[in-house]
Amino acid sequence: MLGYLSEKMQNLTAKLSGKRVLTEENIDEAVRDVRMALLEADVNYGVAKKLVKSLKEKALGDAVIKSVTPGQQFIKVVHDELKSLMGTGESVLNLQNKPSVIMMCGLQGSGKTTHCAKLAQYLIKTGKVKTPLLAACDLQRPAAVEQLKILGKQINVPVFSIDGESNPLIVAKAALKKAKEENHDLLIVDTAGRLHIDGEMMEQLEALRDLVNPDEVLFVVNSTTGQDAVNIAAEFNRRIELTGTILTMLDGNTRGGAAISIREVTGKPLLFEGIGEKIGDIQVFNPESMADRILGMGDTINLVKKAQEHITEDDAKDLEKKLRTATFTYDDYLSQISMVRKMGSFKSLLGMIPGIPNLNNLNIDDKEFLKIESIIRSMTPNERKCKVELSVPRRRRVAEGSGTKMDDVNKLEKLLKQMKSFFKKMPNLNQLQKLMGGSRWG
Ligand SMILES: Nc1nc2c(ncn2[C@@H]2O[C@H](COP(=O)(O)OP(=O)(O)OP(=O)(O)O)[C@@H](O)[C@H]2O)c(=O)[nH]1
Ligand SMILES: [Mg+2]
Repeated sequence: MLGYLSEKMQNLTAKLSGKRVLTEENIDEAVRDVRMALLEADVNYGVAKKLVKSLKEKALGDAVIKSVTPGQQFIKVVHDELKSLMGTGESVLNLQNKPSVIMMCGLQGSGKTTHCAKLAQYLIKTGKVKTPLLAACDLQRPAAVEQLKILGKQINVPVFSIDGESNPLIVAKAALKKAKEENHDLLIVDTAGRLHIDGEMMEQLEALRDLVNPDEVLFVVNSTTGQDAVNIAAEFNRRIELTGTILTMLDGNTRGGAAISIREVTGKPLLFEGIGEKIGDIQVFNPESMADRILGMGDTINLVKKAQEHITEDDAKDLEKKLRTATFTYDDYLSQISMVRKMGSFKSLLGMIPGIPNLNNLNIDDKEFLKIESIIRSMTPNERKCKVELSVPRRRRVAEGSGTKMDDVNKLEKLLKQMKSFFKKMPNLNQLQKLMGGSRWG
């Protein structure tokens, strides 16, 4: 399953946990481990080598973030490198022509025929095309034409075939003619696969390509293929010049190596993912989401991302001290609100840190922030600093001034008390760092 790399990376964070900073020496070992893990996850040797090289450069050059551990930061670098190997974002099919032509190719059983139908339905559903036509040009396998016809019926898309014909070029030519005559906006051509790369298959594909002049030549590949996937992809690309890849069987037992390697080797985008046997089991390939799934450790990566975006250790230390010594005031609360807002949900951020109890009963609702802000702004400086007791008349004045109710002011006072007692019980930052699997930055 995807996520194989995740386990390996957990060990890595542990190894890096005692380090104060990432140095050439201490990341050498980590980088070696990553390389091994990549190869075990079926990443192509050349690709793994390249990835590891840039990993080292990035890890060393990366600015030190104070609020996360070196291990966590390193994992984030690995994640970003994986992501950039797999693409720059979601790619789109070239469907300008009327009709556009997509030719499917790939080895036997890779999912070509199934994905003709999946793709047609997906493109209709997303409004990219209206009237696709499927062409049954796999005349190698006896049941292939019937298989496509059945799929076409399921999605209500016509399938062109010629009974008794054994030459796929004749079928393809007639299908293209029909597509033009009947104003279909897309023709998807299914082709025959072989067990291995095979001269006859390639020649047939070349001839088909020359005949239908496709806008897209999509390589359909079983993502559980392992190291071989790259050689197969490279050979298809060399012979018939692919325009993109569909990775199939991602619901199966794959370690993700094909996904990581194929784009790098072919230079062509990964376009779609097949994630099951049903016709709806197709989705657009997204490099970020794929890196998340391959590497796992989403929590660590999100934590580092958020830390990179918004929090400095100084902020955190300052806040921690105030909370712990219970000197946290309305003023402090107010100044934290903007930081907390920037971080997104306060609860979701704290929720990512292991060891933090469930915060639901703390009743910190993001939507409440605005109200809280206006209440605090209606207080006098001494009230905000908690130097005077919030007596009933004071509460009434604050409520009136902020356009809220007495009850809201009471709630805020209770919330501040709850927060103080909650944070007093919370493990301190050092303990937290240990829980998170590492020491803090020096
Ligand atoms: N689990 C899973 N099964 C899939 C997926 N895509 C296709 N399949 C199944 O894999 C089998 C082979 O798919 P086909 O579409 O017939 O493959 P093909 O490339 O056309 O095979 P040939 O025509 O023999 O070359 C079928 O049983 C499909 O239902 C997928 O993404 N996940
Ligand atoms: Mg087929």
